[in-house]
Amino acid sequence: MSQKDFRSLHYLQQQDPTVFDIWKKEVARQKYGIELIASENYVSPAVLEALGSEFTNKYSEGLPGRRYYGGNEYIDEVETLAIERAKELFKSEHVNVQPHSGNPANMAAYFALLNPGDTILGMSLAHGGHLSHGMPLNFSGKWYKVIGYETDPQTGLIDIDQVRALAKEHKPKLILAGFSAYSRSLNWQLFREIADEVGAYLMADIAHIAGLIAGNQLDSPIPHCDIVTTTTHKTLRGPRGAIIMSREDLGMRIDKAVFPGLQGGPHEHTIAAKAVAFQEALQPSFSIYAEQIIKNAQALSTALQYAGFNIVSGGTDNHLMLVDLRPKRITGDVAERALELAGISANKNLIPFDPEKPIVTSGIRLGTPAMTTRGMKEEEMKTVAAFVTQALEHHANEKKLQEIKREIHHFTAQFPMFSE
Ligand code: DSN
Repeated sequence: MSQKDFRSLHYLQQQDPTVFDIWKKEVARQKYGIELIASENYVSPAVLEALGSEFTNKYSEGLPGRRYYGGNEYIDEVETLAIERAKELFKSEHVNVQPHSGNPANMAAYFALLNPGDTILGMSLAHGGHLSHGMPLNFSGKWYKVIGYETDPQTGLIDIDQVRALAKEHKPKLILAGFSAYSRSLNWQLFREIADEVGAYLMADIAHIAGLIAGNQLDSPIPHCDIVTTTTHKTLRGPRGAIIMSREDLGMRIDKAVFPGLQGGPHEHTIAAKAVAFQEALQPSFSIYAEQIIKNAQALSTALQYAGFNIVSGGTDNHLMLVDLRPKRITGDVAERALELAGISANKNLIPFDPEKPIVTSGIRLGTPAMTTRGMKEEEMKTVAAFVTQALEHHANEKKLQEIKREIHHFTAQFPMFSE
């Protein structure tokens, strides 16, 4: 690694070489590895600079124009800018840009609409849902009665008839559409119809696909939903954080749920970085990026199928795929470790009806947002699939995995990180 591999963090290097050296190792890991974690990405230099700015010094409980501390003139300006840009990007009537991350965003949405003990109908975690959609150990599973809908064992697609039947049986106050490990498009209109049939609120969690919606590649749930939450750091390629979008008439309830409901001072450096990322996503080039993410995911999925892997539901409409490893007689935990040793980041993941425990799993989840940011296209996805295949074939051979890692180092060196 040479000096040109790193941004200048002059003061950090001088004052705290220990942290600086750890940072260098992490940058090298990101630069010379293949990043296939579906929820990760590389932010732009402008987003990084906003994150590292003096906005972090300020307390600003409240909302623009209504704060509990003085000195918020410019904080108000930057937060209002983030709100206006998010509204324009997603065509939402109301946006709160303060949630620190996805879990708190969903918690605030539930606080705004539900009482403890109310019923939520959401996608089962074991079928691709999310912790905050009702996992028993998460606040959502502890405070609410959660009913999980599943995928069809034959098709791997959400069983919408089951969603309707469960909605009629349990009369949820909230129906939740959204996922963290599902590779197909959702029919928001159908979810709306079911919600209307049982008098439920409809909420979408678009954390994974927000960038694909912002880039006009997938349908937006905004016209159909009461509330839509998203993180800002996945396909949307912004800083680690979240936002909540809603109809205007629910706005005040959302705002109060975020503060004073469950958060204190907003992270205004992150909000500034969200504003920067929204502006980036409003550019025509972002649609091209979003389109390429999907093309790459489809190319990777096809190449893995040629190599004998089973992709749940047979392919992907978005940025991710779930690989069922059972035909290869390897579990998700072993696969994740082998890939890591070879310089490929991915995560083990339950597949629908998984016979293994969540700490083992029969699958891995792969996604293309990060490698697409680095400029890779369909042709490179064939190479990536070959690396994944080799690493999994040689999962017990550390020497071979080290060789693959060296090859990956040369391969990834051709694709600069966004921040260079
Ligand atoms: N941890 C995120 C993911 O990887 O999908 C969701 O919160």
